Amino acid sequence: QAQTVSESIRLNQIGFYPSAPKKAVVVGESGATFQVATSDLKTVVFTGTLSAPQTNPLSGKVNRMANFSAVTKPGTYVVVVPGMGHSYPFEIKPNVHQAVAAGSIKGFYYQRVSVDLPARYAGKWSRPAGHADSRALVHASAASPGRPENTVIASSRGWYDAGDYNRYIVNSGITMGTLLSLYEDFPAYTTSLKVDIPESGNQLPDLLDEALWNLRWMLTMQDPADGGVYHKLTNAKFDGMVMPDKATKDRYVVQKSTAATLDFAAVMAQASRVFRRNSRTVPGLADSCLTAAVKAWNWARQNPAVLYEQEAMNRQFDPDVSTGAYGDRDVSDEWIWAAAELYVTTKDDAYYTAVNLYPDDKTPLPSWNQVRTLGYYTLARFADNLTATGKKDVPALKKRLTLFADGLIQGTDQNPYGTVMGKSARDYIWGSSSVAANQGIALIQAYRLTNDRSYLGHALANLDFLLGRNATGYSFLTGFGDKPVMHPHHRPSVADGVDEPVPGLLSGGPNGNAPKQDKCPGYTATSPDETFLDNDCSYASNEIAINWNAPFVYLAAAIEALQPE
Ligand code: 9MR
Repeated sequence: QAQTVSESIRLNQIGFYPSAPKKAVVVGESGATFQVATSDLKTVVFTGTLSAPQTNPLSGKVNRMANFSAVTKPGTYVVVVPGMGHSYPFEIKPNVHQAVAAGSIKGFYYQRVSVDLPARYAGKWSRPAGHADSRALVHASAASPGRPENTVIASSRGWYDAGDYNRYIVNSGITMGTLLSLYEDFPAYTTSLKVDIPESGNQLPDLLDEALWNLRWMLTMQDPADGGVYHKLTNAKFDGMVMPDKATKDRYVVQKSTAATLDFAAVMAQASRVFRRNSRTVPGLADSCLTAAVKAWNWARQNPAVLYEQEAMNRQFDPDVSTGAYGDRDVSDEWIWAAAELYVTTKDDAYYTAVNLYPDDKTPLPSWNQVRTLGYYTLARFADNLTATGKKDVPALKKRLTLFADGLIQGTDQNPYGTVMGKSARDYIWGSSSVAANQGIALIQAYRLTNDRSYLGHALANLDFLLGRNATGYSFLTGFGDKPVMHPHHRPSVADGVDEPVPGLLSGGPNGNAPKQDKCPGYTATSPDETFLDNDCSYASNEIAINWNAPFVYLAAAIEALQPE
């Protein structure tokens, strides 16, 4: 019997809950039975039959499934396929994902702008502060009577968006919405979750302390004169692969946009609710957030579709800006999200009726350019506290969200990985890991509405996907698992001289178009589910980003919160 690790046995490299489903995928046709053994391989605790071979429609490869849900005793084990080898060791225990939940929140700490990360909190990834951003310049595209071109404004704090050092309101929007929703959906669990950040000793949950770092930055991005919100705070061009404190080029706030302003309004309205509940620790903050939200909304009413079109902007204004655009061409969903959050916070029907909240039957999976469903989640969360105007739509809303989840689950049996993620090749886009995580959130929302635990099983399967049960064999969360990504496109991880990347960051994941997009040499895969390169030049498959980390945090924490053990 082979005593070596086989990369063909794919499973959640962290582990499993005692009473939850447990599956490993075995790539290839050989083998008929499998075992679960203690990690020293001395004791076989379970023998099972591999499922019939199933062809992966994306790659044409054949997989078999090893189902070992019957193993419930806590311990450290491996899956053994005789003649093939064994899996990486994994644990069966209660709270098995607590460390990844806390670790992925800590990932945000490592992205903090304008502050030293001391060794006490950052360990070997300790680094000096980057980007004080106390003297950002108003770009010509953002000039206004009160703030002419090159006016200096302070715009400190926040999180670096991704592997680059810029900050984008649109992407901060969905990120904050996701993290604040985690708090609203699971207040007790998130309050108990300890992350070890400098603010951990205060009265706020660590999750909210971390979110506050970015909220304070977002507040600086609103022009106090008119309520409009700058699209981003950015260099003109991307930096080289240097540490943040070595990246000292001029920084600009650029053109106000409707997408940024509405995302900001939504976040501030939600933050107002969240910090109202914690107002003894942060007095006044809830009111400031609500004031900012209303001002932003009013700007958007005057400017209902000011798009951010970077090329057009560059034709008109200098210097040219070539960093991430987050250039959403349709802001109807941003209107829905902002209206929903403002309505729920204020209970003022005027927000509810200002926008057609249910223009069609669609429930789009949330992403940075499609935030409609975040508004639906919020309306469902507060279904019992709405005014009559909103309440009348609640039955249809609940039906919509459960039908959406049912649609996600449909056909999962035909996916040889047994996950909602990857049922369709279309899931493998830039940032596909966030597709998996957001599908998981949608399933958890359906569970919250129905108490049907089968939704949770599918959400958990997508977490298994992200932590190793996928066609690449990687755990996509840095620092977690036996085969985690090691070379993400992330400037500090490249430049800091530490072998291991900064931990707790979610890689973008397989992306069928990545070879064309980043032209990083070395792609060999011929199917989208395998098109992934653990190389720092692969920014289209292996960058990290806050809007991917946030749904991972949500998924891992929600699953922890909902385990019976
Ligand atoms: O996540 C974004 C993805 O949906 C887009 O296809 C891609 C190209 O426009 O940009 C991604 O966002 C990047 C942003 O523009 C700049 N910071 C890094 C982000 C993640 O790659």
